[in-house]
Amino acid sequence: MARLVIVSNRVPDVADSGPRAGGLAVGLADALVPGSLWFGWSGQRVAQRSDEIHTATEDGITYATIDLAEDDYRSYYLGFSNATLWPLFHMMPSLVSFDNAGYNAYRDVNEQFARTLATLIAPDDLIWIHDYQLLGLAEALRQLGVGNRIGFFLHIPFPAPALFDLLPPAEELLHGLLAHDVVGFQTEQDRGHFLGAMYQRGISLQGNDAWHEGRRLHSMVTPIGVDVDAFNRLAVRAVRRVEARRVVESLAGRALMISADRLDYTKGLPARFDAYGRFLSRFPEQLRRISFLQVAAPSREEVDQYKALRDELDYKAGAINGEYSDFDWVPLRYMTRAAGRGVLAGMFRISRIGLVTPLRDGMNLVAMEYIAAQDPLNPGVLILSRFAGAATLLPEALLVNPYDVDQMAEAINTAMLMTLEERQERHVALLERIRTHDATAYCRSFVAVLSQAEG
Ligand code: GDG
Repeated sequence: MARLVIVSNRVPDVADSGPRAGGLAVGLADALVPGSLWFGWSGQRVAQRSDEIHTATEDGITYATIDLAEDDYRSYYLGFSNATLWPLFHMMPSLVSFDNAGYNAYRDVNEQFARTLATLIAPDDLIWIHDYQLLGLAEALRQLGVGNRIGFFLHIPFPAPALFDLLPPAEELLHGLLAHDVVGFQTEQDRGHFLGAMYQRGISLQGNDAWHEGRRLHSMVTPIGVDVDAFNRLAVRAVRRVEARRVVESLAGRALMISADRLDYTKGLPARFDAYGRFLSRFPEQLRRISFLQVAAPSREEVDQYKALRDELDYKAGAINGEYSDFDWVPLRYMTRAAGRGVLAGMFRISRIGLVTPLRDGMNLVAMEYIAAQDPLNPGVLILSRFAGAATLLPEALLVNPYDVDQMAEAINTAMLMTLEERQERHVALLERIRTHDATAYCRSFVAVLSQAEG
């Protein structure tokens, strides 16, 4: 069997056992069988660009990393990747900032990845590149003569063609993608947008394949998923622990509603806080019956928009608690640090409502983890944004428009009033769906298609 080489911007630090917030590391765990290689950035910043490769091995998997130059970290990572592509691909053009220096650094770092990775590759390796930071890597590898089969998976949405067009290097990036054999997307909508952008640029299409200079690029939809049983076990163990018992005690019989996200503007936290405030004002009979816990793991704190988001949320959280708190009741608990994965799983299990309302999201693993963590005899209700990729797979959740504060407030009320029977019915259906679309199915289907590619 060919060796699998995973490439992503960031490679998890094998020496760090602390909480990890981020979907990629979680979803890929299954693809990494002993013998595989995972290549990417170490997370370290150095003064000068350096091609030195560090390697570490754990459980038979080799992790090979390079450091990023401080300037590249600013221009490639914080700049073009996270201040240009991230907001644009999430279809929030007003948050996009662009400059040529950022894009040049992006190309340079993609070339640096190619140069260093090329020294580690054997002829039969299957190369699987992940996400928006590395749109130019395959093309750079081809220029170095790498003829291996190369696949790419986009974890975030692909924007509507008219929005993609706003990007000054749109044409170049799209052409870069043609260097792959297979590109994978989370949803049909993402693939449709991608094929639409190709079509507008005169690339010839045949079904789901694009043809260019005699090469075929196959596109597929393969949604990422979670390891359902592993997450469930984590949740079952966690509720027996003292932290969970303390939370249950502190609730004094009230229903817990939980949200957990990276602190990111795509996750829709301000409107979610507004919806909770609206719920408390429109349904006063529910006052004191609910406690909302928002866990917000800090993320990309050096990007300006993220700082502004934090200030906005501090203000909104203070306003809700100021208005509604009582001597023995705090309506909102808002934590801006990452929780341990086990603790989070336990909180999901003891909560009555999981509130997942991103404005736009490639998939959203929290929604799936919430389902996986539930007790089937007394399951909680998932409220989910229509604009998360996960909504295409989970129609039995209460689907909401994350811009519609009143609709979200009503959904919270519906979830509070839902009978045990209805909660169980919805849960059975949702559990079945996350089992069909789990992490194993995701990895296997992508790797199977990539292995069949003509190369
Ligand atoms: C990208 C796409 C796509 C969250 N807070 C804490 C914590 N988390 C964990 C969750 C989950 C992961 O981080 C987040 O994954 P998501 O999928 O929800 O979101 P992104 O990080 O934006 O991921 C997304 C994903 O890639 C995979 O393709 O689904 O659409 O944006 O596992 O549980 N983990 C811990 N503490 C926290 O406070 N330990």
